[in-house]
Order: sequence, then structure tokens, then C-alpha cells
Amino acid sequence: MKNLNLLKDSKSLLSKYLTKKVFEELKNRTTKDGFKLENIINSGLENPDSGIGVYATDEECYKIFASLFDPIIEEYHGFKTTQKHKSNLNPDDLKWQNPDPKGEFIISTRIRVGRNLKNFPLGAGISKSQRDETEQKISETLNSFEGELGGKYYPLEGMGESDKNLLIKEHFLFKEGDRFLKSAGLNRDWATGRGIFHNYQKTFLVWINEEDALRIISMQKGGDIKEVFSRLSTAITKIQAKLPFAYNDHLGYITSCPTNLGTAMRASVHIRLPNLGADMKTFQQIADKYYVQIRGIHGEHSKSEGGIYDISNKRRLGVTEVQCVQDMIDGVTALIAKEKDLN
Ligand code: ADP
Ligand code: CIR
Repeated sequence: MKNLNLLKDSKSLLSKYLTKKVFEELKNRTTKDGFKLENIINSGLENPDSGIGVYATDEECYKIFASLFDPIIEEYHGFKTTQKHKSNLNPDDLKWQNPDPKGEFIISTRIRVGRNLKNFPLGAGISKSQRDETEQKISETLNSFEGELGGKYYPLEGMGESDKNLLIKEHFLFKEGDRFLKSAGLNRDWATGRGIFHNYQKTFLVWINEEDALRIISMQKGGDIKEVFSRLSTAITKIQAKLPFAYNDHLGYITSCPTNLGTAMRASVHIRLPNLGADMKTFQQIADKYYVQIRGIHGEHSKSEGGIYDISNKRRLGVTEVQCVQDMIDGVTALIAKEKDLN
């Protein structure tokens, strides 16, 4: 294990909650699949600028290493160990009004959920042969879809560089994992076992074996958030009927990063907010009030470009999918109102 002194100046939740007492309690523990504390905390140790700093290797580690995970989960999601997760994928339960009916601010909408297969380790722990097996199972299921969700699976290995770069530039495809994911072990054997499925219109996409076994994505231009959610909801139900996902009543859908537990949902818009971008204090205050997160437009840890931001729900656990999308709608509505005021 790397030296814990690396956390000396870190502000990560790992550094906050890996107290001497917790370390002593957990240092010799192992999950049934053989994963240890060092596997879980390596990303935070090698990247002291992490916000969180931990990745799960398998579903069981959330129990075995609960005295580290629980307070991190509680602080990020405001979710207590006594609570149960709940789900609602019904788009008709949204309080829906298009926040940008004239299309002046919202460029595109994307909603994704993460999923992992039951009885397989998570990406940080999975072996190459297990990963290849999950790729086979998932792509076979998706390739059998017809109608609006029908499309084709494209393995990353062997994909032409120009095709790949165009898909990344157009926000459809993932890049090789960043240093946080690399230190977690999520880039092992890259690019084998990874790929993307998408329908013809590229409004329904599934990433296979990026940070989670599946990232199920619905996206389109403009701000019709309800339509994007409806398509996603249908897709999740169809996939779930064929593939058993890792899930429990307490943590909901099990994911590699504890920030994604529960719904594993990130509902986002790319939105033009140059006035707020020039007043980050106000921007952040509104974001905090409405439980939304501000990101750059080329993925997590990227910078904004041309006053365009990625705004998404922050809470994912202990709230339903409908609430996640509602948080984003309400946050975006408030941000647009302020952006207009600042003109
Ligand atoms: P994730 O949603 O998996 O947490 P990222 O923040 O890394 O991941 O974003 C993944 C990709 O999705 C990036 O290319 C990003 O630009 C794109 N993306 C996210 N939200 C939107 C959106 N509303 N419209 C278009 N592309 C988006
Ligand atoms: C970190 O700890 O900063 C990275 N491992 C990413 C954490 C997940 N992202 C997030 O909360 N925005």
C-alpha cells in the first residue's frame, strides 16, 4: 500500500474519514474475491486532489469496508445507514415545463445511469476474462433490440482513430480513463472488453466497461428533458428484463464510485450561461441551493468553453430517478432566470 502520508494535505473525503481508528480496523480485511483496503483507496492516495478518493472493487466491499464508505456516502448524498433506497422511473411523475421553450440556452440534454452485472466484480476488480464475458453478454442483449432502440455494438479495439475521435468530440463516446480511474485499476487491459452500442440516431447509447459495466444513455439536441427521460426509462426496463444488475435495498444500484450509488443517474444539460460564468460565486450559490453540479463540457474535471457548462443533479442515492431529473430541471430553471437578470 502507498504511504498514507500522501493524504497529509488532501481535502478528499477519503482523507477526512480514513482516521487512524478506521485504518486499524480495516487494514487486514479482505472481501471474498480477495480485494483489500489498498485496492479501494489507491486512487485517492495517488491523487490527493481527489474530491472523494475511493472506488469499490465489488459489491461486498461496501459492507466489509463500511466504516470508511458509510460516512463518505452520508456526506456526499446526505444518506444515512438506516435509510432505504427507492426507485421511480415514471416520466409522468415529473413536474414538467420546458425551462427553455425558445431554445436560447440549452444546447443538448443527456441522462445516463450506471449499472453493473450481478455476480461479477466491479471494474476496479474485474479480471480480463470476466470483463470479456460481460462485454459478450451485454452486447448480445443490445444487438437483439429493434425499433427506436435498435442499433449496433462497436468494440473500441480496432475502431479507427478518426471515427473514435469524432465520436468523442461529439460527446457520444468516452475517452480512456483519467488518472483517477487509472489509479483505481479501471484502465487495465485497455481497450479490450470496452465499446459502445448506439442506435442509428445516436439518441440511445450504451457504454460497455468504462467506469461501470454499463452506462445507459439517452441524449438529444435541445431541452426536451422529459422526452430524454422517457426514452431512458424504456431502455432501462428492456435491458433489465434480460440482464441481472447488482442491486440492494440499502444502496440501490451498485457502482464503482460511491457518488453514483442509488439511481446511478446523472441528468445533464449543456447550457450557455456566460453571465453566470463571469460571476462564479452566484453561480455556485444557486447550484448548491438546487443540488446541481457544475462541470465543463468535455466530461468530468474538464473546463468550460465559451460560457457553456454542464449542469447536472448531484444527489443520486435516497432520491428516486424522477427526483434526480427534477433537481436538474429546477436548478436549470433557476439558473436561466438568473442569467436573464444579469443581462
Ligand atoms: P458521466 O456522465 O459518465 O459522469 P462525463 O462528465 O465524463 O460523464 O461526460 C461524459 C460525456 O458526455 C462527455 O463527452 C460529455 O461532454 C458528454 N455530455 C454530458 N452531458 C451532456 C449533455 N447534456 N449534452 C451533450 N453531451 C453531454
Ligand atoms: C474524485 O475523487 O475526485 C474522483 N475519483 C471522481 C469522483 C466522482 N465524481 C464526482 O463526485 N464529481
